Amino acid sequence: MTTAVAGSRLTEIVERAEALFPGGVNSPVRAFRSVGRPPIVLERGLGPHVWDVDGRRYVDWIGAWGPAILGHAHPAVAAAISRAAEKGLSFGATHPSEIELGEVIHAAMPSLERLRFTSSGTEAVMSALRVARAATGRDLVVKFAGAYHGHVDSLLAEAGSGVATQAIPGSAGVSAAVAGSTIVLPFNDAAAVSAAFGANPDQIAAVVVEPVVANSGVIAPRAGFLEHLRETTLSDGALLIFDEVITGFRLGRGGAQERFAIRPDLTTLGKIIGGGMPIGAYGGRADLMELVAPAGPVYQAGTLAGHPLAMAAGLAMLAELTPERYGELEAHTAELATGLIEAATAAGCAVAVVRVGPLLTVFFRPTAPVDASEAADSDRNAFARFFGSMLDGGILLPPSPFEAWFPSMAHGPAEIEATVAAARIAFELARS
Ligand code: HOZ
Repeated sequence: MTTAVAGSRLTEIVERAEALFPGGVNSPVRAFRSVGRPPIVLERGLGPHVWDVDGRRYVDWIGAWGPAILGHAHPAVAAAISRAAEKGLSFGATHPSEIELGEVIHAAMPSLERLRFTSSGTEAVMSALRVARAATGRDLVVKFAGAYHGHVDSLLAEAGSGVATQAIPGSAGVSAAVAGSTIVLPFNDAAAVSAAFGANPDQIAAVVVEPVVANSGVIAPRAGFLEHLRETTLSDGALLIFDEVITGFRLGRGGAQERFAIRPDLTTLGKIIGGGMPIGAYGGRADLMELVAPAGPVYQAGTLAGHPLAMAAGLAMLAELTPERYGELEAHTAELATGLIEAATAAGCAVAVVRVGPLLTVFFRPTAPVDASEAADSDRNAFARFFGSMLDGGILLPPSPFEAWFPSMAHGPAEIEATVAAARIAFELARS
């Protein structure tokens, strides 16, 4: 059993954390509240595995929420960080590795004609919105229910990820004026997008979208939906912002924009590009990015932006991400999805296993959701039982029905087999 036990190191650490941090954690999803289990505390990872402070090993499908695409403690990434650290941690001045990583990203995602590094995806999205408002002279921003773009004030309405997990409609502390600048629409609803533009002509600065929703669980875009966003924004003079913090360098080197052949005006990135170190980036059309200070009047800055260790880790990670390895990752993820479907079917448990490339979610509902309201119409209790049983079986899943699983290139047949074997038992329990 993985339940916290009196006298274990885990229990002692959780108690100390609860005395220090709100909810005992530094990011809400880590509290495991929606799955009714004590949180786990991890201290080590290697390849596809992580170990908790009491020495239990798990097959890890959280993958640091994306950055561990090579598995944990990849030697090339760890060595690059050590080499960089020996030369000094941070200078508050330009470092050559910023240019190197920027060039690698530009080559993989040519729509980022110019870019800027930040320290998190939240900052990247916040800054991209500022550029969009400055460029268009408009205030309104369209987002989609169930999408999560970091904890940017104006984008927390009907957000996914931890906001959906906690079943709260938005966040307290966001002013009405800020919330009022956001129009929230259902994902995959082209008619709703047209109607919003029709009702607000020349007023919408941008549409910001996760091109594949990964924060309500995985929701695929309907054929033609992303194209509709591109056409509508273009004809209205609004900008299209792809939030590729999750899909960037996961759906392939070129992210969702390459996979769906759509060129957004601006893109936000994070996670994988920093190899597991804190990072974000935003970029896009040169004329837009030239609005950013000191080239232009849009102010945005960061003492730790372009941090040498994040740049070194990102460069080392991206160097490993070859098309062949993406092919293997996708094939393994497809095998995992097939195994999970077979296990659920054998247990008589009605689930939809949704996979887009190497991203996957098991929804406890019979059909794949097309939007956040359908995703929310999942059996949370069944998920909690499934999660607990998997954890007891040594398989660590994202502790929320509204998050994606993040397979890595270190996961292979053994980890897939172990996961499917545990799922056979867990689906039986989930059904009861
Ligand atoms: N937003 C992350 C991916 N959905 C989850 C991690 C977190 O919120 O801490």
